[in-house]
Amino acid sequence: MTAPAADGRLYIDGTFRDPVGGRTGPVLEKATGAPIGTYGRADAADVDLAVRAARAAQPGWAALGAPERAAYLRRFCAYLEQHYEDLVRQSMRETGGVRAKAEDEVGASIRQLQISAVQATDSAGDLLQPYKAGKLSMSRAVPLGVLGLITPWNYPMNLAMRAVAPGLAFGNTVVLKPAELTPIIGGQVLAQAADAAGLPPGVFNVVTGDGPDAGHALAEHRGVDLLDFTGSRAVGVAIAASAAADLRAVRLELGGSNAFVVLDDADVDLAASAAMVASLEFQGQTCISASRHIVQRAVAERYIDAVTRRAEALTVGDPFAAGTDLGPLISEAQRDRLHREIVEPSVAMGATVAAGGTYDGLFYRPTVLTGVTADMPAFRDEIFGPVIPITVVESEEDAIELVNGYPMLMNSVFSADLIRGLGVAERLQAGEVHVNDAHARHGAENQMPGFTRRQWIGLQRTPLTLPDWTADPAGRR
Ligand code: TXE
Repeated sequence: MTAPAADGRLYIDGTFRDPVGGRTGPVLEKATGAPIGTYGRADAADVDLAVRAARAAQPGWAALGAPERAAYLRRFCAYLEQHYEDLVRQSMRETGGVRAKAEDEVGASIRQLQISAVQATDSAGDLLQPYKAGKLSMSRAVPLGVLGLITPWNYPMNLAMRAVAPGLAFGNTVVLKPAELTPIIGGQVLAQAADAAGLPPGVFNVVTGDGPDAGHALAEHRGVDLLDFTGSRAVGVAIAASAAADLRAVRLELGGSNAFVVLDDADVDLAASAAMVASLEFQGQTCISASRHIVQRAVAERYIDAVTRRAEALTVGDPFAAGTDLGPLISEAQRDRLHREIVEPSVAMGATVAAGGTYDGLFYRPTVLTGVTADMPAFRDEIFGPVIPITVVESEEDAIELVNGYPMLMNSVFSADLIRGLGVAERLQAGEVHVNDAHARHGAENQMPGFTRRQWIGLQRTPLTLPDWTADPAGRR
């Protein structure tokens, strides 16, 4: 790729420029620790410039016809397609994911742009049933204005694109603050793509930087119409509290403790294989990763054995090496949180390590914990690492009761009886439940038109009857 991608410059108002304060930081390859670039450390002054540029550009961008906006998105997409192989490798280096994960990430970003380009021209509004005689009602999609995006490091490119693409498609402008651990694949290359696509200045801005500086400044900026945050619960709660104080709009996607339920009639081998994907794909660092496995006693021994054998056979290493199943964790902080705050305390409380439980640098062995009970961190907290905590229950009813009551995004249920699986799924309190499937394999693209508000328009066709006092005094009796 050409120069700007890794040189520490921000992208504001159509220009690559150094941060006002001149501060930069290194970008590291996760498997080797080698420096692979620089990111600019934006502060409040840079964020303010970016938001102002986005505000200034928004009316003109919204005034363009949808087909013109869609054409820009297709050019943005063409850049990603042209540089596909470079981007996949960049993602592998920066996130530590294996090739399949990086291909998912870049592929989903490309599909997202394609979908949003079509939706831009597709969902302009509706003609509605009249609610009053003689009236014609319609709605049209109106952009929200300036979107502020704060994104995480696990799927940096497509978690940005799922908001950037529909946001731009519907006439919003964007300020993106990618995670400091993955600023190139999550931000700088997108700036390059936008620049190559010729997006008008200010329509798409990238302010790389650290959470407490650039992130905080964007989250607090009054010029942002919707702040979209994906990340930790702690930061999400702080952003929501501050936004609530002056009624700013925020959209949050945080973590949860997703459950993987294995009922006593389940195909144990299928469930154990699915468990590898659900809990270990990308080292378990996905918001929809299965975080606790709840298994009925009748199949528990076979399930633990099947999961343990699979986990022990996995190869952990450099994502670029042939045969690697799991790469490194994203950072020492994440490794320490996993080991010291989840695995060690759970073992101290009585859990047993059936596989793994050790690490070398950022390379954490796939770990199976058995005898996990509801009071342990391995059950309660979001794992966000390659650990499978297993809790045994007697009945289906016990399983349902134990799953519910925690924040969750997505659950799985395994049963040979689909009707039974469906019945359990209906009773689990998660936004999404899969029966006999690992976790979402439906594609990560955002197919919701999103990022608009509805504007209602009423056209009165028949004469309007109004009270007398509203009439012209000259005409009153
Ligand atoms: O997240 P942070 P971290 C969960 C997961 C993980 C934990 C910690 O459980 O173990 O979060 O990850 C920006 N104001 N998820 O520490 O810090 C930051 O720069 C404004 C789940 O990496 O929340 C980055 O861009 N912004 C999640 C983004 O927030 C701030 C994916 C996320 O970083 C900020 C990632 C502040 N004060 C972690 N502080 C998912 N749902 O997939 C940080 N940021």
